[in-house]
Amino acid sequence: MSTLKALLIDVDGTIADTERDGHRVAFNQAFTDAGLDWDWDVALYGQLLTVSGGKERLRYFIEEWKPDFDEPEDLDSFIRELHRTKTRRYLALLKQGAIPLRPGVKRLLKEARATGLRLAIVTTTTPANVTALLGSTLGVDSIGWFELIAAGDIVPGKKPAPDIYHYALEHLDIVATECLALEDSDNGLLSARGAGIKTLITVNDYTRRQDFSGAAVVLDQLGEPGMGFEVLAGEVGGAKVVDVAFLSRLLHASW
Ligand code: XBP
Ligand code: MG
Repeated sequence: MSTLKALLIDVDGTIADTERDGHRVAFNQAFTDAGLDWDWDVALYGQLLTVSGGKERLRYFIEEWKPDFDEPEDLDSFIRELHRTKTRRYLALLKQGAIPLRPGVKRLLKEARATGLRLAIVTTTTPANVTALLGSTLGVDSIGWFELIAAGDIVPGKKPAPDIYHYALEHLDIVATECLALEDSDNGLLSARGAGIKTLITVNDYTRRQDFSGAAVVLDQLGEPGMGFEVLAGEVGGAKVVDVAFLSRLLHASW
């Protein structure tokens, strides 16, 4: 039986609720900067989140929601430029300290480090967004806590494609049965499961009603002492918070 060697952790929605008050706001600011009258409200953004990746989401919006938009000749560069502005805006929001970590994240990361569990980030977002979020919430040294930051365009297919998880397994030189994935969304779950990795889900307001069939367990949060998680699906064997002991049991659990 393999022991738990590594935790592969998603960023957006999992370690922090970045989508509604971070990425969405930054997209809208980029639209204003570009003189566009587009406005992604909270509900619309929930629908657009079916597509992972900011540039891919912009393209989907233009193609599916703006049939009358007078497309520039070079749509690829238009999207790239708009997305560059969006990233600048997002980084500025993080600098203001706008987005805190979700409950239990700091506790679990610290315990993982103390117990020698290897850590990797596995996300579709732009690499600079990850380092800025880690820096603004846990301090710049925390970037070094992660052996690998697998992010953005380093693989051809974004989640739900398994590419980014395959990439992480390869670069960590481990097999799927030696690690767990922490995710918040159906796309993240499909991606991790596609690479054969057992996955723990903590939902958020955008993902609560998604289909999490195939997840090891679905929780509302990682939990803190005195504020245990709520179990939405699966078995937890009496645990109240997600800690390293719980994750080690989850890797082999049949409950
Ligand atoms: C995150 C995403 C990203 C962010 C925006 O998905 O889909 O696109 O919304 O980031 P996941 P960028 O949590 O499944 O990795 O604009 O930098 O792409
Ligand atoms: Mg996510």
